[in-house]
Amino acid sequence: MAAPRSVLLGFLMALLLSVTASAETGYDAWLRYEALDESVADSYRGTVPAVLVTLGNDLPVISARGELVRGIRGMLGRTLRLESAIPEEPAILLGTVSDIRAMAPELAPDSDIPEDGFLLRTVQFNFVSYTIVTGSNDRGVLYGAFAYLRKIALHQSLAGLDWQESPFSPIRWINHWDNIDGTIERGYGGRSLFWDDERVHDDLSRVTDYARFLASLGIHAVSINNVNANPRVIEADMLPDVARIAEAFRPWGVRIALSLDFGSPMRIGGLDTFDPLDPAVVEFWENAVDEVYAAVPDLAGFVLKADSEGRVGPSAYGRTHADAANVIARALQPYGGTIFYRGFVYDNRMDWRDPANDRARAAHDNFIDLDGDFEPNAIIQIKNGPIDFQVREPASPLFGALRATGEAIELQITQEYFGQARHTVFLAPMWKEVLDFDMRADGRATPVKAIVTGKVFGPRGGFVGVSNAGLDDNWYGNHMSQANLYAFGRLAWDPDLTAHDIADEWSRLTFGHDPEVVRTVLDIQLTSYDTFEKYTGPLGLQTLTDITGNHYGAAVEASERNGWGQWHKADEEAVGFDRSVATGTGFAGQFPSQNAAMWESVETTPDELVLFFHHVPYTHVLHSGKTVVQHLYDTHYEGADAVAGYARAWAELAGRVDEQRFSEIRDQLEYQAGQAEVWRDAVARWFWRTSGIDDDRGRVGNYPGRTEAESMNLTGYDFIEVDPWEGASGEGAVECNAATCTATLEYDGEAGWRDLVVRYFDHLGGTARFEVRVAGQTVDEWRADDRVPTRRPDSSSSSRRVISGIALRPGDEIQIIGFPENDEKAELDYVEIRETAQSDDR
Ligand code: GCW
Repeated sequence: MAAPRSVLLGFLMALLLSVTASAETGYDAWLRYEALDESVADSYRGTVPAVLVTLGNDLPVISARGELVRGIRGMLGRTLRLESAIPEEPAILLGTVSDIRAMAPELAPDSDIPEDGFLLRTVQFNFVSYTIVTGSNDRGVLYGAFAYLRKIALHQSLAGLDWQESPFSPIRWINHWDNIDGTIERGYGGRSLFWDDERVHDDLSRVTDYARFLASLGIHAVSINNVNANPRVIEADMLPDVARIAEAFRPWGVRIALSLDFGSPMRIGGLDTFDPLDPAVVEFWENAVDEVYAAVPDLAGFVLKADSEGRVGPSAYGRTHADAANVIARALQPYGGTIFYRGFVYDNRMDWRDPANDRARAAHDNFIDLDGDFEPNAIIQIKNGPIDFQVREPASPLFGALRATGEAIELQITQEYFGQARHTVFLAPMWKEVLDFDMRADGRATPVKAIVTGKVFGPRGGFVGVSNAGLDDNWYGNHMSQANLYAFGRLAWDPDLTAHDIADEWSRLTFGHDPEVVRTVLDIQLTSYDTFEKYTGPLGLQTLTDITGNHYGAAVEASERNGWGQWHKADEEAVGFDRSVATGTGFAGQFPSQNAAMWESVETTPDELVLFFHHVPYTHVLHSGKTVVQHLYDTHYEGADAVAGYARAWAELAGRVDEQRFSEIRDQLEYQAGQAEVWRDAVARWFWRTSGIDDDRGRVGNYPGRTEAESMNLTGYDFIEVDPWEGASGEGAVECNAATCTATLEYDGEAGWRDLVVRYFDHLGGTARFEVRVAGQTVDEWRADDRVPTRRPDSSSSSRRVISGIALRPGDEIQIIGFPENDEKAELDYVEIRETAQSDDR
């Protein structure tokens, strides 16, 4: 019998609702404005007025109005009434302090608010309660609106509001490393938001949405092209397009900046020189700046990478970095623009045989004598550490060494050396360590956060984050990676927030208030940095990755014997880089005396950086009481176990997080757990073979249940060596050089439920298929269609398929059948048989 129409319709509606309710792509990140539970919503209905009055009509204030309407609608299910006159009933008054003073002096705050700051205050007037959302300028008003909504989203009380905040850091910029062809250098969230094929996208609505996220954190400028800059960005035919990007950001109080190519006077200016002291070059830059400002009158300024990694710079003419920065800085002065000159200057063709050479020294060596030579609108942009965004480095000694020059700290939001957003690594704990690090400049308390914001030595400075968000639905390619942008913005605003506070806020805004969810997300995020350091490069060894290649997988020796200077100097006897003054490169001596003394000696260097500063035998005993080599083994196992724990903990949240984000994060953590095993085995085996010292717990080199592919019964499969060797278990791997190949092993254990772990390689260049048969029965099939940054079998492409709950019997044949495609030869590393966990009731 046919169901009555109404029933059917109702059913369809319910289906539709449940689908939309669960269809969260991550696009809305932390600005979801999810409907509050009825009881919580009720508690706000008395304090949130029905009317919103907006004073002034600057774009950011108009955006603030729209945001308040949107947020209150989403969370409380009510639409604010927009009025232009102040009513005799409770209302939100939104506008700058000066606009409020002009229109309703009795409601205006009596003291000023610092630049970009905001004030939220409940004021009684004529027996009516008004909520003032105001700021020193239009951006401050917008930041106030976001703060007001965040309070509601975090279930904080709005009663008797009197809350004022202003940013700790006067400069809060984002850099994008987007190329104008639409690719992004070190970007993991898809193609560029701005560029495609040397043009700007026609539809820039994604840019405006991105600007909204930035504004919600108080970020006020973004450079829109790679520091490895294409000079085309400032050519006349490009400028109208650039202006459109500026326009897309403008409603949210975000200004744009451009990265420059220092060779532009020659490359696009028709000159035969780019010598910064040549009058024609001076004129070139003046004209270029005039033209850019004609197109983008509120341009924030420029970023310049010169004399670094193949970029041309002032050294070509024997000029200084100050000469280079100043020629552009002076051209910017009439417009109030700023130039960020990157401190990331080093020689990438350094002789590794010379023990005096040390890349860590480079920034300090290059800039220290130039202090005071820079124009006031030139700021030296310094990476957090002296090398390059490694998993652990000390703070750069250049912070605070410059006294008469503006400094900014550059933090990398995009996870280049942190698993490239395929791994979850929450960077706030690491950033906090650098920001809170006390330089002891002049022997007094001088934390990096105070130095870089000009609070110690004066010159204006701030925070710059390399974001590289892209066109993927969730911006970064990993939902959890959004937390890094959130943390960067929150720390630039207030570096005294704890990593815990930030993660807690982010988690609630992003996934809601279910305590189980909050607890799990916090557990994962807050330990993830420590965990990543453990399974990659602990003790200050840095990320032991492919330094000259993809910066992703494990490759311990890749750092050595090349000019890039990321050496860890591990050999058969000892490991670590002697950077002491007495016997090493003297890098430790670049720090103010108290820190220099601490790092000078092995005894006083904390374990976490011991191998960054010292070359010690593997048997050296750490403060922890363990030997160096045992510490390396233990941390790698602890790190891999921790990620396996994340995957299990997340799986418990089924039904508590919307379906798409739940399953995408589940898959991401499962993948990361597999990768952490590869890292564990690669690094631990490398140090085991190199040092010849056994793991005192017997784990390294001993893998119960594992059968190497090369020792299985092979049909069509051939043995291959993997390069570097530690990327594969055993002696190497096998590849299929026929239409289909089979690797077979016979199970000789006891009968029972088992999981089969198949370790294979999934790289670019083809999509191989695999089939697994147990006793002739197909138990799994899959395609190796992942996109990892390598074209060959190695630690980056090493992948794991877990086939759980197989009823194995002694004598069963386990067959892995590979179907290669093009360059992907269905390469196999090993099969591991594990007992199926007890809790698994299949
Ligand atoms: O970390 C390195 C990256 C380069 C980058 C460079 C820099 C934009 O590997 O991709 O180039 O730093 O910061 O300039």
